Amino acid sequence: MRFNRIALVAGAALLAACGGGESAPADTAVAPAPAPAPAPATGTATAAPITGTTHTVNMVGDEKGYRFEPATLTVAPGDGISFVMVSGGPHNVAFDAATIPEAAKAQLQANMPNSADFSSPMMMTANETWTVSMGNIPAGTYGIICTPHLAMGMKMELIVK
Ligand SMILES: [Cu+2]
Repeated sequence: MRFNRIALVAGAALLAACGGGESAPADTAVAPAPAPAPAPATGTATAAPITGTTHTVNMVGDEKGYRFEPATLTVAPGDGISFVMVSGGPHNVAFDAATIPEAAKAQLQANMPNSADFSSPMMMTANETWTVSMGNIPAGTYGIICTPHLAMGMKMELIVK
């Protein structure tokens, strides 16, 4: 009897899944609870200001290759990072989404001016600067790449701690 009931419920769930409509069967009390609501979507946070030190990262392309200088940077939450276009552009600052904790995504995107999909605008001109705040950003190791020069190894590690 119990087996039959489980089979029935599973069948009903299948029907509901295939139907695509809202016509759930009346006997839904034993159906699995819906998954918890996902974290707030990207873009719901408000930009958090820089409250600490602002660090400089140079973006360089020359006869030695394409690179962020320094390639590893450790900052505190609330610090800022100014990326400066030095040579060999266009460069950008693209956070590797796979390295961003789910809970940090909305805040990081909000802290990135003129940006979408965790990527800064392209910087073409020498001394052009783009600054991001690590305000309200949780500790972690964040991967950053330059989209045009990733194939040439232009990437860095940003450690927030
Ligand atoms: Cu680049």
